[in-house]
Amino acid sequence: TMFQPVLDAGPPDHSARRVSKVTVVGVGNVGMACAQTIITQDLADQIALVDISANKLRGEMLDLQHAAAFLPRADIVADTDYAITAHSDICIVTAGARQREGESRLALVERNVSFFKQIIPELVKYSPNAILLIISNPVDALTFVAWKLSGFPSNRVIGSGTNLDSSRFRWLMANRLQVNAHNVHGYIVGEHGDTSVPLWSSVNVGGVPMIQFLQDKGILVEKDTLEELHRMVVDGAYEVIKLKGYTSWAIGYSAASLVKSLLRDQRRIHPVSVCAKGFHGIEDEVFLSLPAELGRSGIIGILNIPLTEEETQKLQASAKALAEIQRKLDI
Ligand code: 6V0
Repeated sequence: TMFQPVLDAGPPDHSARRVSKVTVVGVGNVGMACAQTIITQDLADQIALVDISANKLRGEMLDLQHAAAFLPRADIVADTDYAITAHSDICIVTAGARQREGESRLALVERNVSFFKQIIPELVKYSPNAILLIISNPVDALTFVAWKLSGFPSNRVIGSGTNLDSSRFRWLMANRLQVNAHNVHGYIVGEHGDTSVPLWSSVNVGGVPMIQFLQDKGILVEKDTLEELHRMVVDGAYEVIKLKGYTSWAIGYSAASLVKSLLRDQRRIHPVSVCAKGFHGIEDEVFLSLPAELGRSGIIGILNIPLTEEETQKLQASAKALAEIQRKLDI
């Protein structure tokens, strides 16, 4: 053999080290953007890819493996059989139909629920202690579905939610102010998409509360301008889908950022889809995005962010719309 063990060490035990393992279900545009972002950022030792298309799976696996000389080392495995996902720390679900041009996320829901009935029990069977990270749309309803189907505690079932919307929002603001998006803090909460709620009252730039700052300077903050900015966030996904057919890079980076916070116990706060019952007067067991602290155990806690009366009302309306959809689901 090429290598010999030293003295009395015996053959190398490759299983000795605790490996971190991430499964990605669905190797379409989004699944592959997630997988490749996770690999380039060296976030997992093992990546398991699952899909219903065996050829596509093998093609994607080989294509990634061929980059081994340029990437951090990671075992990449792929199969239609969920046995390869065993002992995953995080299972990301991106499988399913995607929005067609002009189709609302909510119109997708029934189609994707039937896929989840096949996928979630398999993931649970092989990785009963995993954290589920749901990306398939409509993400809030499907995170609820995954929670119900898995029987997992709600701290281990997370939807990517408005983590992406909030990045779009921060980028738009940063672009206007010609500042780094990392220095623009602000959350979009509620439903991922159409009824999402921008929390203007807590937007700050480099720690300076923005609305207060503008008002103190006597600069009129037009409601229309704020609504226009939020509209651009909501329309952002539709615009990209119209232009290139799907969205992939931003959601891939959004997912990798969540994986990093979870696996590495980063305790960062992300707006993600969580069971919102009991927060901001929400009474339903509804999943929507709120700023949550993420660590190795999943959701550690929800940030008690102060909302204005108007923001609370909008969030509750978002919750009502989502609860209505959840009620109609056959699970
Ligand atoms: P895609 O490119 O069509 O890929 C979907 C993949 O899922 C395909 O490879 C299918 O073969 C596979 N698939 C279908 N059914 C199953 C099944 N039962 N089990 C395993 N695999 C299956 O779609 P794309 O990757 O563009 O989008 C995937 C999902 O992500 C869609 O629901 C999108 O709407 C959603 N997105 C969610 C975002 C978010 O922010 N939450 C952002 C972008 C897209």
